[in-house]
Amino acid sequence: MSDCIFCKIASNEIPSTVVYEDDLVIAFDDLNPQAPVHTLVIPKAHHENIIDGVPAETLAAMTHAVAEVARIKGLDEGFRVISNKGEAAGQTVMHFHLHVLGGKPLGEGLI
Ligand code: IU
Repeated sequence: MSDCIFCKIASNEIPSTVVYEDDLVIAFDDLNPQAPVHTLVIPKAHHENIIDGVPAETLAAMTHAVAEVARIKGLDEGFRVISNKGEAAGQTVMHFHLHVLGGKPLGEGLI
């Protein structure tokens, strides 16, 4: 999508701090980190959210990318993965993304 900022990051039109990349996905550090490690994993193809027809192959690639982010960032103690769907859930960028958060104790709550 031409006006989507994450599409522009995926195509390197807008620079980002890339942590991991393959044919289907790219992972980059969040510009406004909420934890010592806060990396976003996105599909290169535009899907609005987690239930917007994301192919199984892409979902598998995103899970693999999460594992790579955890390995590269040394998140041996654990990490949290969050995906907001819709404005009511706090989604501000309408291109599907997984937040990978870690590097400090995150507590037991979901939010
Ligand atoms: P959300 O789940 O849609 O609220 O998450 C969007 C995230 O994208 C949020 O954490 C922003 O800090 C982050 N982000 C970014 O890393 N780079 C950008 O250019 C923009 C948003 I716009």
